[in-house]
Order: sequence, then structure tokens, then C-alpha cells
Amino acid sequence: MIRNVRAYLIGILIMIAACIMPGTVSAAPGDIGNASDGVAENGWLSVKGTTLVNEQGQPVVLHGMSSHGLQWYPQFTTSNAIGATASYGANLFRVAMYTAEGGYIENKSSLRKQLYRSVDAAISRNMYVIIDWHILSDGNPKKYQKEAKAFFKKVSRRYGNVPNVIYEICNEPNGEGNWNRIRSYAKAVIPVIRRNAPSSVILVGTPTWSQDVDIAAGSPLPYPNLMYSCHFYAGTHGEWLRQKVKAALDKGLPVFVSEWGTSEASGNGGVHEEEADRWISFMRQHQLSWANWSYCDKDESSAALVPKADPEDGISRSELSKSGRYVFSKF
Ligand code: IDC
Repeated sequence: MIRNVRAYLIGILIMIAACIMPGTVSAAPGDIGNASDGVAENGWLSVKGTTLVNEQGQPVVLHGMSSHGLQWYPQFTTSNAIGATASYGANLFRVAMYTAEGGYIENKSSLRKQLYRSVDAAISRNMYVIIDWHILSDGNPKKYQKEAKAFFKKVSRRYGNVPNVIYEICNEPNGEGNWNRIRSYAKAVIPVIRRNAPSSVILVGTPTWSQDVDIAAGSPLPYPNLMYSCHFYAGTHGEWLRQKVKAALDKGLPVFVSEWGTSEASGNGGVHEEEADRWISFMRQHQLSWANWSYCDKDESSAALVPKADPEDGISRSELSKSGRYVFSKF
């Protein structure tokens, strides 16, 4: 009896602690799931006006995590690791394959194999998955255009019939990567993808680290089923960038937020929750799909996991960083 009372009291204490210290208690301990509003439910996606729609023509909004660079953090792109984000409500995963910094250009066959493993992992979880040709220090996408064409030819041959896959042809053009050069690059790469994947949605980066969607809206590309990327970091980009997105949408340009962070543009500093709140309500209002940077345990504030977190057996709340707790509550 006394023992029962003690157990009862301990139980109450644990529940009280759970309420006072939510960060220390698992919301979805060990949960690994499939997306509940994913590919089985929505099928092939397409772009109607500025809106992403499902196979039934209904608007659909995708949201989930972006991996960090695949050359550094492949362990966060396994089926279980991705399934752990689905159990919190994600229906999208973005696989960031850097071109430079030890990425694809230097390690083609090993990174392509890794990319396939990661994409297959997301597919196994009923999720949409973005194959991101992650240009960054190589600001002009034309720099590796030949490699991009060869890459997308192979990849689209493998996934052309798979409704899960979305192709992102250049992460963040910058510097020399102005809109004329991006257009020229897109006109070289998109037909290569279309030959194998006639129905897939393709994302096109915009100038100035994928911010100048308003410039893209001035002369969009002449292909259907395209969306244009806008990227923001809540500690750096605010109302002025939302105004650019608004201007682009008003001109009829479909926009996809294929990368955003709660931190500053450096990937560190923050978490900037107030500005992130403004962005989240803006994205909800305009039904914008998004992927958050980044799903890894690097010691930087944009990372969703705390150092040494292991998502193989699901993610407990205590393994989520401050940014991760914020973002995972928005799926
Ligand atoms: C950052 C990573 C950081 C890494 C750096 C260079 O967070 O760990 O050292 O890249 O590889 C982007 C890029 C994205 C950046 C991110 C934050 O797409 O690769 O990641 N960012 O700086 N655009 C704006 C911000």
C-alpha cells in the first residue's frame, strides 16, 4: 500500500516536471513514422497559377527539414532519421548535395550513391523529397553546368516515374550568378530533366542567394511546373524580403521556400523566433511550402538537433535544439 502511494506520488511528480520542463520530456519518444499527408495521399504534384496542387487539383503545402551537406552529415538521412521527422508531421525532406566544398564535383560516384540512399529513404517514408544541387561558393550555376546536366540526366532516369521527387537545379546563385545566367543554365538543364521526368516539379534558384524572386518574376522561364526559390534566415531577412515575395506572387510567379533558417544567414546566431513567427504566418497565408536548414547535430544554432543526437531510434524533445523545437512544432 505504502509502496503504491509512493509510486503514485512519483508519477505525479514526473507529470509536474514534464509540464514545467517540456524540453526534457519526449513528445514522440522513439517514434518513427511515415508522412500522413504525403505521396500516397497527394500523388503527383503540379503547379497551378502560383499554387502547388496535388493530383486531385487541391492545394498542397509541403514542409520538412533540409539535410546539411550530404558529404558531412549522411547519418541524418537514413530511413529512420527521416521517418523521425515524419512522426512530428513533416511530409517533405530536402537532400542538400553540395557541388563544392568536398561535394559532388570532387566525389561524384560516392556522393551519387549516398544521394540515392537518402532519396530512397525519404521515399520509404511516404515523403516528398527535393534533390538539391547545392551551389553556394560557386555562385554562378553555369560554372558546373556540364556536370549538372550529366548529374540530372542520371538522376531523372532513375526517378522520372516517381511522384515523390522534386528537382532543385541550383540552390543559391550569387555573385556572377545573375538572372540572365540562371535563365541560360535553366534552359540547358530543365530539358534534360524533362526528357525523363516530364511531370515532376522543378525548383529554380534566384539571384542573390535565392532572394530576388521579384527579378525572376520579370522574365520567368517558358516551362510549366516550375517554382522559384526564395530563401530566408530570420535573423537577417525580414519584411523587405517578404515584400519581394509578395511582389513576385502578385505577378504570378510560383514561389517555394526550399531553405530557411531561424538563425542569421551565417547559420549561427539566434534563434530569432519573433521574426520566424512573422515568416511562418506569411508562408501559411500564401500557402508556401518550405524546408528548414538544417537536420543535423552541428554545434550551430540553425541545426535542429543537439550535438550527439541520434535519430535512429526517433527524436526525443531533449534531442531537439532550440531551433529544432521551434521548427518541429510548425510542421
Ligand atoms: C552553412 C552551414 C555551415 C557551413 C556553411 C558553408 O550552416 O555549417 O559551414 O554553410 O558550407 C545558405 C546555404 C547553406 C548555409 C546556410 C547558413 O544554402 O549551405 O549553410 N545558408 O549559412 N544560404 C543562406 C544561409
